Order: sequence, then C-alpha cells, then structure tokens
Amino acid sequence: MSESLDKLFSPTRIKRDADALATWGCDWTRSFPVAPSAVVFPETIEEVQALVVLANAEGLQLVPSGGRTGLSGGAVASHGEVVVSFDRMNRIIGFAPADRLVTCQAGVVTQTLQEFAERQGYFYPVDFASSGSSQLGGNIATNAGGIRVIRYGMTRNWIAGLTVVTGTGEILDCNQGLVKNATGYDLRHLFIGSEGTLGFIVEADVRLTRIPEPQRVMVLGFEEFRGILKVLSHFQSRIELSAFEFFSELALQKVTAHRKLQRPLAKSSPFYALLEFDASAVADASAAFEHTLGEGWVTDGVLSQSDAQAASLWQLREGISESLAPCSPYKNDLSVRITEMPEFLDVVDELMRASYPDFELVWYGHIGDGNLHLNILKPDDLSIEEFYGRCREINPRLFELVQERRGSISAEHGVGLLKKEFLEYSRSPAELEIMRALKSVLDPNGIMNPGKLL
Ligand code: 2HG
Ligand code: ZN
Repeated sequence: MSESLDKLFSPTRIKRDADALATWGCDWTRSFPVAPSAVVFPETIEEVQALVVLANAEGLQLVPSGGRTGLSGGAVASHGEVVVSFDRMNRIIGFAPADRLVTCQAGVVTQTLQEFAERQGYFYPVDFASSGSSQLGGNIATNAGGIRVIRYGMTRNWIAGLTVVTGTGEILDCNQGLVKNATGYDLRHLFIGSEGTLGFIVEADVRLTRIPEPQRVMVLGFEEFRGILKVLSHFQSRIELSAFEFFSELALQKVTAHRKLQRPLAKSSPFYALLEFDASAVADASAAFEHTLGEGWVTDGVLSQSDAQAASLWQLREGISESLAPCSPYKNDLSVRITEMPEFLDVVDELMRASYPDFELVWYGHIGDGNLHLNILKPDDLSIEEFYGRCREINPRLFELVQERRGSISAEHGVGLLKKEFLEYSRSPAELEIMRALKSVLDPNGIMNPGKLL
C-alpha cells in the first residue's frame, strides 16, 4: 500500500520521518497517542480524489489536517492512518466583488483570508486567537466560532459554496456560491461541522462583509458571576456588541504572568468582562456603564483610548488558552441558551467546587454566546492519565446539567476524540442513528477520519 502512495505523491510531497509524523499527526491536544504511517501533501482536487479512490481500494485510513490548532483531537492520527495535509492547497483562487465572494483552497490560513479581504476593502469577521495558523478547511470542518460570534455568527454563516471530495471519491460542488437556491437538501451544511468524517473540504466560496467602524473595548470588573449576565442584557438592549467575553481573576493572573501584561483595573475583582463595540456607540456604552455601576452590578471599568490599548486589552482574553497550556488543562466547551446561562453558571460552579476542591478552575469564555470554556488545571503531583481520568469521571454529572438545559457539550471546539464518548448528552438516539446512516452513505468503508465524532 505504501508503494501506491508513492506513485501518487512525489518524494517531496510524502513524509515518513519521525519528526514529520509527530508534527502533522496531531493538533493542540497532547493526551492522545500520535502514530500516523505517512503524511501526504496534495496540490489539487484531483489528487485528493485519487487518494480517496486508492484508500478505498487498499483499506487506507485518512485523517484531514489543516492548521492543527484543534482542541478536541479531531486531527490526531493514532492508528497508522495517512495524514492528508492541506498546507500546499493554500491559494486564494478568485474574488468576485459584486458577489462579495472569495474562493479559497482549504489550506488558506484564516489570517491570510482576513488580510486579503481587507486589501479588497471588505471584512472576513470570523476570528480567534489561532487565526495566524488555523486553516479555512479546518474552520469549516469544525464550524469554528471565536470572539465575534455575538455579532457575526459562526463559520457556517460565511460559507456560500463548498467543494468536497466525499469518502467515496465523488466531487460535490455544493451551493455554488449562490444566495438563493431552493433545490432540496443543502449538503453544504452537512459537511460544515462534520469534522472530516464524511469527506474532504477542498475549496470554499467565502462571503465577505463591509469593514466595520473602528472598535472600542471596555473591560469591566464584577463581584458576582450573575452580574455579568445582567450587564450583557443591559448593554445589548442599548448598543450592538461585537464581542462580549468573560474571564475570572485566576485567568487574568495566568495571562498577565504569561504575556507580561498590565492588569486592566486598579482594583481586582473575581470576574471580568471584555466588551467591544463601534466607536460611534461610545456615548451610549458609557451611559450603560454608569447605569450598571449604579446598580452595583460592576465594580469598575476601563474604556480603550487608542487602538493600541484596545489590542492590549484583547490580549487579556485571547492569550488565556495559550497561558494555560503548560498546565495540561482538561477543557470544557459548554453552551446553553443565554436565558439559561445565569442559573447554569451557578449549578456548574457548585458542582465544580464540590468535585474539585483541590484543582485550579479557570473560568472564561464567549459568555455573550452562552459559551463557557472551563479549564481544569493539572496539579504537578498528578500524572496526565490520572488527572484526565479524574476529570472524565465528573463529566456525566456535568453533562447531565447541560442536557437538562438542552445545551451542547461542545459549543465550538468539536467532538473529535475528546468528547466522543459523551455525544449522547447532546444528540438523541434518533439523531445519532441518522448521523451514522449518513456516514455510511458518504463514507461506506470508514476511511475518513476514523474514530472521530461517532
Ligand atoms: C478561546 O476561546 C478558545 O480562547 C480556546 O476557544 C479555549 O482553550 C480553551 O479552552
Ligand atoms: Zn473559544
């Protein structure tokens, strides 16, 4: 089988050395075994198709690989799979101003797309801390969210057309970049968020929007968790928010130490929120701040006075995940409806305090989207296996709280390997059966990203 791969890919486009296998065989998770048999670098859709045909004929298993910034093990190859990297399919192929569409290969880096859009006088609004290395194909495969979902929605909202190679080797041109298309099932949306289990995303027509006004950033301090949601409602009823993020004092301590940043407020508070909005809304935002201060919901606040200050305030939120990485955190990525959020925060807090009195808990997330990232930090004296084992033990109780509120056990990071055994807490038996049936149609031999999601 290895010989056939060599016929398809020239020596510069196939790697089998230990370093390459370790690099391309995993994502940002560190707890799963990494053991691919080879890494290949296709350059065309036809090559991807030929690879899928070969894999079906010879029983190879394929793991799609983008910027490898995933947090759920969705791009980890643990069992001798062939990793299919999109690093060489990284071109922006076309731009149609009247359609506001940019056509990209799957390996285009998010930031490259953002910068391209800006050069054309437009804006690609999906953004996250990993924009500098995450690739569009991976963003689509996980329906990535990030920091401006409250205003612009998830990756799904921006994908007008999608070219995929299915697990049977068919090339599908889904929705062709159309605005209106009432011709039955929209297969594009089946592939968005499919985590590479149905086929390869090879090309996409991405919608752009107008460049927003200059933005201002406010960071507020809170005595109580619940106050954050009151403030969210108050601001949202008065101004359009581009972001509403939150983090705890412990998260702030970790990120300021890691990135050597200034604390935002003179006085420390147990919790903070970061708000972003159009510069033209500053007067309304300031009035909203005064009101929330008067109500006692917030303790203090700061408003950015320059773009540089706004950027450094953003670092306080965007650098958190990176600053926790040395502590091998166990990650939770939960979501419930905003209306459920205040009570949900309380019950999760109670469960966590009772379950992990000796573990450090770092609370942060896109609270304006109902999305909570709760990272549990590994104490130095526990092995990673023991620590993850203890974290997994509590998952059923935590996920029951999510299920009772019809929430999601994975808001934006995907299921991958990390949350797979718990999927039933978010998807019903009937849904899971349909998902398996779809998988068997599009990937009957199970060659696509085996062992992930389902
Ligand atoms: C973020 O919002 C990312 O910073 C990462 O989604 C969250 O590491 C995490 O748990
Ligand atoms: Zn996030």
